[in-house]
Amino acid sequence: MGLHGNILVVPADPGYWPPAHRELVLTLDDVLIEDGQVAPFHREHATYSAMGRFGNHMLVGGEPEIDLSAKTGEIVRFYLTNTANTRVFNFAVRGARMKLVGGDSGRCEREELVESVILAPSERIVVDVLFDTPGEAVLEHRTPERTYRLGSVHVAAEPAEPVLSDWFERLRTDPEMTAQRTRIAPYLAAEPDKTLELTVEMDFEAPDGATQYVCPMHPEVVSDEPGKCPKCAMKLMPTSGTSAPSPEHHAEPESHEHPAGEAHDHAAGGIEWEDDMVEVNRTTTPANTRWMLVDRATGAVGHDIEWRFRVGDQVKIRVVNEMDSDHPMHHPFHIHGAGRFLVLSRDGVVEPNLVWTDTVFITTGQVVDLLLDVTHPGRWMAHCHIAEHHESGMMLNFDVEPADDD
Ligand SMILES: [Cu+2]
Repeated sequence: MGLHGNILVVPADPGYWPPAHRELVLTLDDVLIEDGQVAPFHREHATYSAMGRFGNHMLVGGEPEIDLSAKTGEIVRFYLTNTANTRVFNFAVRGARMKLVGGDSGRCEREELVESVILAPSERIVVDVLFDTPGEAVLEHRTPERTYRLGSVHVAAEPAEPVLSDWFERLRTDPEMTAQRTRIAPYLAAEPDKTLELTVEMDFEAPDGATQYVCPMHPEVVSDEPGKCPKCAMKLMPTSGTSAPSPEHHAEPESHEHPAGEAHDHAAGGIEWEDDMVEVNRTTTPANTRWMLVDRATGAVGHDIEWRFRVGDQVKIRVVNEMDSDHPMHHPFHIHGAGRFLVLSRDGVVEPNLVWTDTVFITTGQVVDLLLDVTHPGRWMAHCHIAEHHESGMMLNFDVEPADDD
């Protein structure tokens, strides 16, 4: 409902970030509007448990469309935070150049020029944008299927002072993260200390006389037997054979229409960019959709997991986003303030650009190894940051004891 804001922590070292003319803190969000109002939330339980609640209007800094202005040659540092329930953003600026400089908690190991940056819910990204061309630049959210316009930047011909464009071309390397890469090397091949599986069980109520099973995401997939969709591995849903769910796209009303029956893929690259099963998603609650974090060593689920760490521990956690689940999809996995972590690898590929983080975006079917640097005693929580997922079970608690001799 919008009750959130950013806190910007300024570095003590004035040279920590490269020089920029200006800094801008922006949230990326969406909101579901129905009949001219924010669509109601259920008082007793979450709805849209399956995929999370997608909005049908994009919001940047809380606004439907923002208008900014800049001078030619101006470098604006954007601090971006995804505050949506479930929507993943792929942020780009058409008509300008962009450089990735930081993530959740500080600098990236290497600055790099990028076309766009992907942010899952709760993730932060820091990019420097050079407005090198007078005219209009456009803030965009680009999915494989369509581009949303988020705002515009009027770039005046007047040159920005001082001239900083040489700095933009310089791609710096962070000595702290370079040292971290050396430090974490022995952990790459080590066995994980903990292995956590992300999965879900769904119970669809069969209507009287159910005779057919269909995929809520791919209505063309129809079977006489219970089973899984060959396209997305989702559990097929029983229907009476005459009331198959019709695909509806309220999450994308602005211009995009699919011709009836056209096969389309809203889940390119293991990311669910849109709600492709709105009618089914709306009816899913914690009662029929149980998202789970499973400790593979003990079989414990969610709040029954009992992890204990000590300040100073380096904990290698393997997170397996299980494909053999009733609705495989992506999850932004977040660990509360017990510490900070580095992503070691994804599907066995060593992370190419390290950054301290507290949330890792795990695409459908992906296996991510991370190394948690435990720094703070107390009782802490880890969870999927899709609001409806953690509300439907996707969370666990763990305890951190103070370091010896404290
Ligand atoms: Cu999730």
